[in-house]
Amino acid sequence: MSTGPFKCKYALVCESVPDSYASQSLRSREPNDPIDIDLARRQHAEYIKLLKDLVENIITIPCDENYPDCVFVEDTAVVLDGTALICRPGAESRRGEVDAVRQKLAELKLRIVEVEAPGTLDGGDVVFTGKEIFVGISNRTNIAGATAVARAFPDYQVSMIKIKGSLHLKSILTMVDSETLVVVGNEYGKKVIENMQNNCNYIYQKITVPEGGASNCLHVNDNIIHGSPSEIEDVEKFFEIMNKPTYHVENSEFNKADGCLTCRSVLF
Ligand code: CIR
Repeated sequence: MSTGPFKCKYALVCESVPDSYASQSLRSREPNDPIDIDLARRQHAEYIKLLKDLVENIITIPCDENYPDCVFVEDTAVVLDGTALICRPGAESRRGEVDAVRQKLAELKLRIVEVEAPGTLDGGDVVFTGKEIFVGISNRTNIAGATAVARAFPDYQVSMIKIKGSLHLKSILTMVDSETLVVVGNEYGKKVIENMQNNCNYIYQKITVPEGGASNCLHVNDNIIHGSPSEIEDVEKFFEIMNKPTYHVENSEFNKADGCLTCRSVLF
């Protein structure tokens, strides 16, 4: 099977958001804006509802109070071409999240491989373009983690990109089809693009967006899910050129804990 992120049969999500998310999730900014847990749950339910319309099978993992960040499943696994690479998240408090995900993916008879210590890998640092893979070397993902990606997916060239100024590579850049990437237009985005151009085998079209979350989109079976116009000014206009059905979902309560749109699902 060769699905990649663009043609997916499955979306793995966490069934809901634990109470502990509001008080114990990891947050890089001073938490002076409290998380509204009911709103977070409504936003996540809307997200799942939209994925249900676009993807054949939704797989849910249980919501676990012991893991306040468990809604951010993207960081727990990278699934491609029948192989599931189980991550070893950079944040220790998140390491145990992978168990529930591994179990679900094993039930689907995927080939399971693991990131071994001292490697650390957050799935949010892995961008598959359809042709090659980029791995962000970040505060969460180290070189051993990126090397595990290269071993797990030997059919693709894997390039490492040092990132700064954002939690993950995917907070800076995502793909909206196999030819086109969307990147934030600040100094960190420019550095990433420069680095990619030095490493990549292909030339990608580029949509540059202002800071504020628009660079993190989901490309789901030829549909684009981007941030909400209520949170990102004029967000729709950036994607008009793509000529694809577009949808938006609210993300305010996840943004408060550095969560982007992609981080609440694993698509494969
Ligand atoms: C964390 O710091 O790990 C979570 N609060 C946010 C993770 C977001 N993950 C992602 O964008 N892939």
